[in-house]
Amino acid sequence: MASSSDTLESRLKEAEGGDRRALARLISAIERGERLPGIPLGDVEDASRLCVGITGAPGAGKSTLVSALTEVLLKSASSAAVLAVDPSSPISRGALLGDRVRMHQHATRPEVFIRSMATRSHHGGLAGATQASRRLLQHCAWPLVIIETVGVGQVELDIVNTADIAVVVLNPGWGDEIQANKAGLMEIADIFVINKADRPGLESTRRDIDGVIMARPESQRPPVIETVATEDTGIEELAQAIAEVRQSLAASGELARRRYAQLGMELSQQMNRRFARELAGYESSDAFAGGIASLARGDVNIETLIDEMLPAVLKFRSDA
Ligand SMILES: Nc1nc2c(ncn2[C@@H]2O[C@H](COP(=O)(O)OP(=O)(O)O)[C@@H](O)[C@H]2O)c(=O)[nH]1
Ligand SMILES: [Mg+2]
Repeated sequence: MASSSDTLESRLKEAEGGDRRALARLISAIERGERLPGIPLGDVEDASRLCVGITGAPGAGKSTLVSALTEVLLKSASSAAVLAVDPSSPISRGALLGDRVRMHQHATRPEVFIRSMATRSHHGGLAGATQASRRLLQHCAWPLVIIETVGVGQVELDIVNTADIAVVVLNPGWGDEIQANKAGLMEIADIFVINKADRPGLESTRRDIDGVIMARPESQRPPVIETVATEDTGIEELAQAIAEVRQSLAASGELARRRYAQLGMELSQQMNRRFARELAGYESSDAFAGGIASLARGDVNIETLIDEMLPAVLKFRSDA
């Protein structure tokens, strides 16, 4: 569909010029798995852009925290974009709506861009769509991107890995969760936040976190910040911790290494997505039907057939 790609091309120009509607539509196109015009990948060393991932269980206070943090970051940053990803509530829009309401104070401000990622029907993966959206935002002059995601499974871990810095949000009284080290969250944290520090159980949660991180060399122990997001308590400290972690990641070369890894993941996901599209086209070909028939006759085993078909699938241009 040439017209669609022309539209995307002109949308990209508009988005580059600061048109938020065009930007929002491009993110929708990413979600639909459309083939976007080339967006420059960006220098892995570029210190002017930053993506912070905020993750934790549902109800931990991530949205409240993101809202408060955005406010503080905007004291030194000229703009901030927020991508809210919540795959744990694919049907009920309640959570996302709640987030929107909570972030409403930002919604009409020109220096803030907020977007909930649709969590269904992603061709090529939610993490890939989030990453592509993040890259689009940064390309369109939103250098600071905050991604909120629920830390429950591999997809969510992948999403967090599209960020430069991972902030893991816990709550007082969560000793068991920490012990169980749910989904590897404890390993990926660059910063721990104990939000709802106004609730009982703070000390023991801190001890539990310390128990996990003390096993690491001192230079690799993430800071632990206590916050009460609803009262803006500890948010300045969190912003400060983010700035320090960013500096040390950049100085050690780890930031560039992570961005290399992000590019690798993006390449792999895009390739997957492209392949799925080519395959979908090939499935309606005579050759595919012929393959099924020879399988049915027992003329060929499935692995051999796949070896034979693969080059044809890759040559088959479903969107040509
Ligand atoms: N007591 C207390 N409640 C909080 C705090 N932060 C958030 N909440 C409340 O916790 C609930 C869930 O917050 P939300 O930001 O939606 O959590 P999310 O699901 O992680 O995004 C809301 O009712 C918030 O008002 C906090 O620091 N202390
Ligand atoms: Mg939320």
